Amino acid sequence: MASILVSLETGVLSITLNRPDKLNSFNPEMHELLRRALARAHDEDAVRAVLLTGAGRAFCAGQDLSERNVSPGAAPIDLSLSLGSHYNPLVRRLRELPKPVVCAVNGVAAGAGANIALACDLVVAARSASFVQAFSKIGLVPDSGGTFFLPRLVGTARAMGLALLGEKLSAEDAAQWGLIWKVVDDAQLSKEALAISRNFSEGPTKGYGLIKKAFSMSATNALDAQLDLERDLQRQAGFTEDYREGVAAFKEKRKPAFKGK
Ligand code: LHQ
Repeated sequence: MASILVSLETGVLSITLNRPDKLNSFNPEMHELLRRALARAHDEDAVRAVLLTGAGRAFCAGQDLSERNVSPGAAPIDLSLSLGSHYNPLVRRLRELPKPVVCAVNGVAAGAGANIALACDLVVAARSASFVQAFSKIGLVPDSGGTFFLPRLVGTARAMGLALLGEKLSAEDAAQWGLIWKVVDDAQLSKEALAISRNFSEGPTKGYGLIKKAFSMSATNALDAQLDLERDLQRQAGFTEDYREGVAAFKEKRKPAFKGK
């Protein structure tokens, strides 16, 4: 059984983490297949949005803790190798992909699984889902961008509480705190996430990519630099076919037919 499932339909590349018996926790094969799927999303013009979700009752439980011999008597393991070769490139790939990535959190998202979800552009969660910064429970530090995304999304006080306590945060609280876009009834999750993804796949892809870039840079830019960046990105957006189509459609009071160009 492949550890991820990938399918392309009407411009949406759906990627499903598929190790349900291990709560879709990451092993090297899953990392490799996900790397290839995101490379495809990057390279193929036919892909105009990505939808990431999990099979079974969990979204993702982070690193597969049964993969390594970690026990009091065993030799220490250098975890930086795994972050450097797998998790950090994954987060960078999601952030740098110039197309929208929707994450449908279908169940518990723990450890790196929670932070991979937060690295996506728009997170919709099932009402029964939850988010757990499980790292502190096993003596680790939030990784996969957690220490970057969490304080920016919910403020330092809540980020610290989540990281230090490692308790489950319900999807409803996550939405109320501003950690995610929204929560929907479990039965509605796939439909809702697919509708959002389809909407993106029919949208001005280049503009979306530039929006991602603008927000990504705003995390570290001062206002002056960000204003300059907006000017430069808007120049690029204004040169797209989709901008011309968007304005024409507005004037003609019709639905725009964006081509992602
Ligand atoms: C699992 C896992 C799991 C294997 C549940 N692995 N089997 C990066 C760099 C390198 C190394 C270290 O890590 C990292 C990043 C990280 O992600 S570190 C954090 C790793 N993840 C965790 O610490 C989460 C561990 N899991 C949990 O806290 C709970 O299982 C959650 C909150 C996810 C779900 O709780 P429950 O719904 O109560 O389910 P459960 O605990 O009963 O788990 C069900 C089964 O899944 C169980 O197996 P079993 O054979 O007893 O049915 C678990 O052992 C297994 N499982 N997570 N990460």
